[in-house]
Amino acid sequence: MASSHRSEMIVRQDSPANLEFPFETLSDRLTPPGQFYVRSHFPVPELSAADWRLDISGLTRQPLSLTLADLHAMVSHTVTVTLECAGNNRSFLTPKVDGVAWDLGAVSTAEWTGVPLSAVLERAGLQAGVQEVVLCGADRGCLYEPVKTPGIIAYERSVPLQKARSDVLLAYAMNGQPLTAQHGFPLRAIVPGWYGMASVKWLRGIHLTDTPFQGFFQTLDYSYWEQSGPLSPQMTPLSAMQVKAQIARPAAGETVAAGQPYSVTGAAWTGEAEITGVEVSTDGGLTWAEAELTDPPEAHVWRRWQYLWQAPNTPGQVTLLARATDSAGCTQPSEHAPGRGKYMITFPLPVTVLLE
Ligand SMILES: Nc1nc2c(c(=O)[nH]1)N[C@H]1C(S)=C(S)[C@@H](COP(=O)(O)O)O[C@H]1N2
Ligand SMILES: [Mo]
Repeated sequence: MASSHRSEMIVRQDSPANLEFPFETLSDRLTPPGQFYVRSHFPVPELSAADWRLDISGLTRQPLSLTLADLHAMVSHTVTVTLECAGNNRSFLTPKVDGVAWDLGAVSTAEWTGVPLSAVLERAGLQAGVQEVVLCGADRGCLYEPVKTPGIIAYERSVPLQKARSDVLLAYAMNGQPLTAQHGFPLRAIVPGWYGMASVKWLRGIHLTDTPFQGFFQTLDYSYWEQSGPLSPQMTPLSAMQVKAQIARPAAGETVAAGQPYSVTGAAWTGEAEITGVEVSTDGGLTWAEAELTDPPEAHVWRRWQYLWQAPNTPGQVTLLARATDSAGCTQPSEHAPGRGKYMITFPLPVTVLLE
């Protein structure tokens, strides 16, 4: 990533680079090149396109090893997908929790080009009983917080076979350009509608198994306590994104002219459904008004929205909130459920501005 771009990003961590898109600059549907957020657990692995291989192993009919040229020779697909880190908005949690303190910008949208995972699975052939597809990254290392890894581990994460076959993309290009090093060169997974942790970067292997994958980033990290049924909550890997709206403008702390119209703008997204509505409150959540969705609905892509606010004449502080609803009838909870821990932070986020 060019340093001129990087300076426009909010640096949450230098090394490995964890960079946030300055969400208050949201204007285009696609996040500008070089401003797509970056979330990495280990240093970027050095991979050369010439030596790189994608190995498909486990319960295949035949083991397969593909070069980048092999993948380029297959039928390509291009999709627009919004990725959000499951820890986005973590800075809004009180008391403070472990992990990168993301504000609003661990979410971005790009156009991804590559080969459907289903086509690669078809080429390898599946043995009976495959349940999960493990996506293996080439990056590795040791982590100490919040829990210590069992020695050096790689970034690995699985998706159920059904999801793997439906719409997972093995992407080699982002917005028409080869993937940059930080976004997973030469190949990454894009798992539409799921939190970003499933979209494994720097892919080196695909492993087919008949048992649930129990790796570090599947169980100890990127999991939450799900309450379903009569038993106590169970630790469950994070998967689909939950419905959310965020306000881009005004930004928190902005001064807004009293008595003037102000165009409140933002974006809203969800997992496996479509955004059907966004409401805005300009009185701290007492009353809500319908915002206008300015993008057409498209699966797995955020919809920008706007709301024309007549700012009151009285100077002072005002708190704005936004909340979205999707076609599955889901909306945002008013509070953060404890079982979600440091992930899936989807209560409406307060944006307090000064009327002057
Ligand atoms: N190999 C590898 N893949 C990875 C990660 C990683 O650290 N290593 N981070 C994951 C997480 S948590 C997120 S949110 C997304 C971020 O993708 P981006 O950096 O392209 O925005 O990549 C995912 N894929
Ligand atoms: Mo993430």
